[in-house]
Amino acid sequence: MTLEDLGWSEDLARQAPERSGLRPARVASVYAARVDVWTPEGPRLASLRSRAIREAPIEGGVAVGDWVLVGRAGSDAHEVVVEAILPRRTAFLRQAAGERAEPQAIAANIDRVFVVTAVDSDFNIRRVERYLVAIAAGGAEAQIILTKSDLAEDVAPLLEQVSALAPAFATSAKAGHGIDELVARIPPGTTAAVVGSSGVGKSALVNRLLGREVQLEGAVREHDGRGRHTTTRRELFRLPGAGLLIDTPGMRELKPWLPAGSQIDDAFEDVAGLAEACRYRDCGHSGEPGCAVRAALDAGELTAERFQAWQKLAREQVELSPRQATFAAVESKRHGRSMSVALRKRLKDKGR
Ligand SMILES: Nc1nc2c(ncn2[C@@H]2O[C@H](COP(=O)(O)OP(=O)(O)OP(=O)(O)O)[C@@H](O)[C@H]2O)c(=O)[nH]1
Ligand SMILES: [Zn+2]
Repeated sequence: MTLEDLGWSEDLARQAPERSGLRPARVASVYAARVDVWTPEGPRLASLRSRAIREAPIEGGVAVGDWVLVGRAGSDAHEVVVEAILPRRTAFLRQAAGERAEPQAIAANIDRVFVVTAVDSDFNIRRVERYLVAIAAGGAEAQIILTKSDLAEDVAPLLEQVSALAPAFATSAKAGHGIDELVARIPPGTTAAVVGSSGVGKSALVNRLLGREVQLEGAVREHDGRGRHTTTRRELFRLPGAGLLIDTPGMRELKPWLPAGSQIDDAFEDVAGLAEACRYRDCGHSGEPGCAVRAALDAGELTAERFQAWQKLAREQVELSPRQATFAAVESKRHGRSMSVALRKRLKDKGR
């Protein structure tokens, strides 16, 4: 396996700091205090240098798909240390569980993210929209997979509905439908991820792609120093003759995290475009004269559900923003401190 097989590119090579003795590797699984990485020499278990975490130019912690620079750890060739984490091209971020407004990175450096949703009673277009917001914010391209097509008499109506949001296609892991189409959408050298609620059939699809019956549960057990054991399933797969695929754990309720500079409107171009045509810049779309959004609603060109989904997501972001600002302040302080430590060290080294 070459670095290119793992998704390495000239762009990444240019961005990687020149540090002698360090080699690029890609994160395949994340545990409490360690990560599995892939290197051209094979998989390695890696510990994380705390300085690498402190100075990481990333949001939401190390994630599957991240590129890192590793060095040898002592005499054991199979143990490595992550010395630096490289900047990301793209990411899929959500709000971490809990009260604090914090991002959690689910996947990194992905070219394309597939929102997976089943055609059974679980189907919910509003949920798909939330995933699309997170994908657009993170800079990857979005597509939609309708799974379990064997359960529907006719997938065409649902397919038409989701196709309005992003390129979409139907699959059945059970019947083996749409699998070749999925592979064709993950060309060699690219990385894709599947995201969606628990039980929509992500793992079944991955198994199909790998041509096997059951996904092997991750066999790695790790001791994080506090007597707690964590078992994680493998999440990064290389598809024969195609690119790489990241399987993500099923999410209960997705709250997208928008990095600075991105906005919900990136995934709601239809509504945002209408809002721009309103007479008043600060139109509340609640009866103001010259409201293009109302006009579209009245004309049936925009559904009330989609309009409300846009409002709800926008409201969530407004509620989040003060807490997000607090988080940003803490972060910049943290970076400022680690930078001054680095600076002090440089000055000290110079003075020697
Ligand atoms: N009828 C039918 N059932 C399927 C299909 N794909 C998956 N299932 C079933 O749906 C259930 C969930 O499938 P998984 O692949 O484990 O779902 P997942 O999205 O990986 O779920 P998490 O691991 O919780 O994220 C299982 O009982 C599967 O047998 C399909 O194409 N057709
Ligand atoms: Zn308006």
